[in-house]
Amino acid sequence: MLDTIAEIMAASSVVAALTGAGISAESGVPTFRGNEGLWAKFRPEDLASMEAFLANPKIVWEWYNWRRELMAGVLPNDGHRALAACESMFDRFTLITQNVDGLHAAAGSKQVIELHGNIHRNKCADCNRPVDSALQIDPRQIPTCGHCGGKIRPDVVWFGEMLDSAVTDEAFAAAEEAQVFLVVGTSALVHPAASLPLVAKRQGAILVEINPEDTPLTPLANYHISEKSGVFLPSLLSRITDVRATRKVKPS
Ligand code: BJW
Ligand code: ZN
Repeated sequence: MLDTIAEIMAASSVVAALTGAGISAESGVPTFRGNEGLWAKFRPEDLASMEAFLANPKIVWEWYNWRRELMAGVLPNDGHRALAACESMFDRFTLITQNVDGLHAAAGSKQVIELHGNIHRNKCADCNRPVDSALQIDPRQIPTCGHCGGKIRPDVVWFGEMLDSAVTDEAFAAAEEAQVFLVVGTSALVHPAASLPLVAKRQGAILVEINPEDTPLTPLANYHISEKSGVFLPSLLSRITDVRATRKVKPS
């Protein structure tokens, strides 16, 4: 399957990728779902929603402080690096991530569409203005916005919240135009992100899913690679490079 996908991608100029928590798992960032996932220990609606923040901002901030500390100590892996290298391998390569950890940028990706925000930024919970405050927030004394007095919260997208429309427009446009759409390390359960591969497929893209587990997307994918992204993506890239090099020297 590696050879077939490499052949297809070597001949493609417009490629997009959607990543999820699985791509950062090999860096040591816990995923959300599954036995080892964050939601095995915490209920999503108790931590990742405005209702939770209004009801108990202290617990929500303790959780984000813990995750920020964890993420500050991790490094991008070969999967992130392979996707960063894709930027120079195709005429157009769009990287869309649901992750808030910033590891794609750390790996060298210059343009990343962050659908669910970035955990390393803060904003005002009331007026939404970005706020330049310390990353470790005292949960007993949450700082407030200088403009409206609202509580400071992490600049991420919680359940029930709208995603930034400019960001989603860009992501859906890339999905519509892609010849190949890679879906990497996501359970493909959370919308609207999970709709992107469906839109891409409907518009004619070849869907390639890289995930050791099956997801609701698996039956629709043209290729499902049951491997870790940090292992498969670098091999895929080197095979694409080989295919292109061979084509150049072959008589036409
Ligand atoms: C590996 C690996 C390795 C492991 N290599 N792979 C349509 C239908 C149904 C519901 C909805 C709908 N539209 C909207 C909704 C509601 C809701 C939703 O989708 N709910 C579903 C869960 C049912 N969506 C929303 O609320 C969104 N807002 C919205 O739509 O606004 C409009 C609206 C408003 C009000 C009402 C209705 C509509 C917002 C969603 C925000 C999600 N936020 C979170 C938290 C972000 C902040 C934070 O991090 O703290 O985003 S939730 C969490 O899930 C996080 C993730 O980005 C997201 C996706 O998770 P992901 O990345 O897929 O991780 P996992 O853990 O699920 O999967 C990891 C995968 O990796 C697994 O498959 C492993 O096998 C694999 N893996 N190791 C490759 N080495
Ligand atoms: Zn404010």
